[in-house]
Amino acid sequence: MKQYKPQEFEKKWQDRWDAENLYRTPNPGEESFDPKKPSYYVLDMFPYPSGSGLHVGHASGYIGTDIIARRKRMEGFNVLHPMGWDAFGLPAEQYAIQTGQHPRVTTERNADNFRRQLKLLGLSYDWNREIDTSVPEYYRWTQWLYLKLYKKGLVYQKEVAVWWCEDLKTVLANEEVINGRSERGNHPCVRRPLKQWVLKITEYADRLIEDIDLLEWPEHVKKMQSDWIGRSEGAEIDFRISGGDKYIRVFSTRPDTLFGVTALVLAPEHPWVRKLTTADRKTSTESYVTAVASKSELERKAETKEITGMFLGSYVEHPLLPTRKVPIYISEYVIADYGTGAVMSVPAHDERDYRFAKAMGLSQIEVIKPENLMNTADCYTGEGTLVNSGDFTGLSSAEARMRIVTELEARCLGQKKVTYKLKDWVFSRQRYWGEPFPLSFAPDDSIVPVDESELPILLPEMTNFTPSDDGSAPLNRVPEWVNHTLRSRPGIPLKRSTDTMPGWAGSCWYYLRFMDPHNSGAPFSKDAVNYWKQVDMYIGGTAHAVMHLLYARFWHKVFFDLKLVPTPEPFKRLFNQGMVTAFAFRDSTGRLVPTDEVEQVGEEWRRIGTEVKLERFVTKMAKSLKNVVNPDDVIANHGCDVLRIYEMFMGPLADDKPWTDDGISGCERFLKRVWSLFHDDEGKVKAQFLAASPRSLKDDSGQLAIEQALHRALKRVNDSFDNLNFNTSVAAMMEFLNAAYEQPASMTRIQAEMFLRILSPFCPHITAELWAKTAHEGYIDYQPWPAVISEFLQDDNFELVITVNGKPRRRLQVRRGTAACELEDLALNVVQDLVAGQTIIKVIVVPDKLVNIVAKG
Ligand code: ANZ
Repeated sequence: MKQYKPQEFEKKWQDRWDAENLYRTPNPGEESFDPKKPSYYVLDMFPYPSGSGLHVGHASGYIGTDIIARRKRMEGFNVLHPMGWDAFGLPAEQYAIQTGQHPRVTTERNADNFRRQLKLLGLSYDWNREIDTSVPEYYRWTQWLYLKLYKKGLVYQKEVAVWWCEDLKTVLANEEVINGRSERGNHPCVRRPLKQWVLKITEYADRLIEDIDLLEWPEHVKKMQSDWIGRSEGAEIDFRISGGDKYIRVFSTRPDTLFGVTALVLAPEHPWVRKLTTADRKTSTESYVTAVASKSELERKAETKEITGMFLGSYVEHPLLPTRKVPIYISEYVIADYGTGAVMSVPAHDERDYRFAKAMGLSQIEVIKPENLMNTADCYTGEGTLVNSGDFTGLSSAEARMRIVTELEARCLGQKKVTYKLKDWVFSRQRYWGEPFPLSFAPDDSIVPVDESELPILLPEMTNFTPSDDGSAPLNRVPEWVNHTLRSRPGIPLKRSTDTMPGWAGSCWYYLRFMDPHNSGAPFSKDAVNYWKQVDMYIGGTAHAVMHLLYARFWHKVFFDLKLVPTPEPFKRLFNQGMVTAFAFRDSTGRLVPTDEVEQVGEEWRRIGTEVKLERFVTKMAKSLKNVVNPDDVIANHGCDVLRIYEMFMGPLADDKPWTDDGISGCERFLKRVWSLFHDDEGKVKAQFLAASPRSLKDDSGQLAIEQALHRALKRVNDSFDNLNFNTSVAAMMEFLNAAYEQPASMTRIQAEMFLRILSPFCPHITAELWAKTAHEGYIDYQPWPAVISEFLQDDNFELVITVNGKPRRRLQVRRGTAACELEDLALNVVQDLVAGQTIIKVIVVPDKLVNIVAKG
């Protein structure tokens, strides 16, 4: 083959890898397992197999992990690099509701398409380990692990005000609702109480914060995790309701400001609101409460808008100054399910309290002075020295915090308290396409855990998946499934829980199942988990920075406590790939125009064949934006290796970067040149790459230059693995190729081998083909990764110092090894102006160092 035609060999290699199970990873105990090899586990966040398939943006992360996996294999690691499907989820169910098509059918079809696409990308997954979270062989173990959580006391039932979406007929998690509308589909949502299964993630809150230190994760993700958990140290303080013996409890992080309290503010949903509202204020209070109920938490917390509130007409007593009456208000800024749902308002030292007091015309009392005693602003939120605070005046904030809490404790009016923003995790959905709960209800409504031996609890077959109008799950309509008995409780009529687990359940432990995917007696064996331990490198988009990672960490910690896993954390190193963005087009009305209906006319963009001018903008790839680039098309046109390096060449893996079709040609040219380097004009592999040519490097400066270029490239490729900026790897290999082309006849077989090895993780097809064509046995995939030899890294150039009569006058970058006569000519040339009119008496050349010119005149 004269020219580079990837279509002629890429498929052949992919089929061969498949047929020969080239990337199969043995587990301990298997025959092909080599105990001397260290383990390395590199994992992609496994996809939900959506109907629209993969676009080049998804592919970039998968290519990145594949490059890592391939290099690690060559470095002698036993590499676990699996793929599977996060297959339960809402879209398949929505589709089923619309079309009557069973989610199982669409999910399988979509997974088939994903698998086909991933194989086209030449990814070296061990497909023997493929998993699907929606099959009974998998979800029986999700149920089994859930029972472990239940038995550990981490599961309870609670009536929760949940987001209900009428259009989707389902409950949504807080995170799935944005500004009171569903994230998916943008439908309106309302709050509605419903009995739910809840997981006690808050019991692990402290450890989930502390162990963040063990992680090699991007700092911003660590911060997002810790902010999400939101640990606050403070105190709970009780305020006695005037004229009674009941108390209202507040949570404050600043008990040192207690003497500055000028109002007590309740969340409008606070259970005391009705009782504390005086008769004359009932109507206005009620309408205020209703108005706030329709607002999302985000709106209520918005910092830019004016805070509203309402005085209830009642008072509490200040706990340390019983004569001071403090008015009770309600306001939107106090959130019902944080702390105690009540706040002591200190306008002089808290921004929101300040804005609230301004809006309500409340007074403020300054109780903290900054250290420098300068005039303070209206609201000073820092630490300082107490003023206007009775016996505590003069103390520092820190000291006062302790002393005031001690005083309150002595009077039984308060105590230290740690609060978290993190709430227990509502873990049930009123949907069909999820894992059934392994929990049943006895006739007296008590919970009966299903015995492990009776797992899995299979989803019953159904044809209509619409939830009932009362919000109960579709499973409620299958009485023969709901009503059952258990072998462990013979004769007792039981009812199943008809909710299913949320989409997160399967992804909480899938990385463990990959370690031992076919185990039918346990979710994973001890041997497997003790060998693979944890994920060494986990790559996925930033979308999962909080929830999936937090939930999986929580389950993993429970498993760790149960001695099911040997490590306290599941994912040692995390890396977020950036987004591949793309151009999209819109007309003057803002309507999107599919990219294939757009043409460029001069500097303008127009709808093909019309005068309609379009605006071009950069945005993420999305089906709705009609700017999705399908890897299948790119591969059909340019080949898989070209796509792989182009995706890496676009920029560091972590960065967002725009896709342009023009950029591909540079990468294609590179691989064409690689191909030509190995072939003569007749399309035959050059003889120099077929026979070992034991020439010494010293004898051939061209060969030495190539060797140096190779090691320089290798060094840069190695370095690029630290931060996954594989763009520099590709650039380094391109530079190498330029160097090789300077004296192509000098390149030896051994050098060709080294180059192919370095290129192979990036472009596994062309390198497999050239490896075979240059008469090599076996697969390049398991050849050792080359080592950098530092002596070849020396810079090719040196700084030539040119002196005139002993004084340094000029400096030049010159290639090492330049002949003495050439150096002399160079030097004389650049000092012409300095020696004009003088006689050159002598020129002394010290090779690779300096030229001294002795002149007289
Ligand atoms: C009085 C005070 C004075 C406060 C001061 C702060 C500064 P984080 O750090 O977020 O935990 N708070 C308590 N419960 C609340 C609720 N349900 N909704 C809205 N705000 C609430 O903040 C805790 C602080 O937020 C608490 O400390 C309380 O205001 C307020 F100079 O109490 B502070």
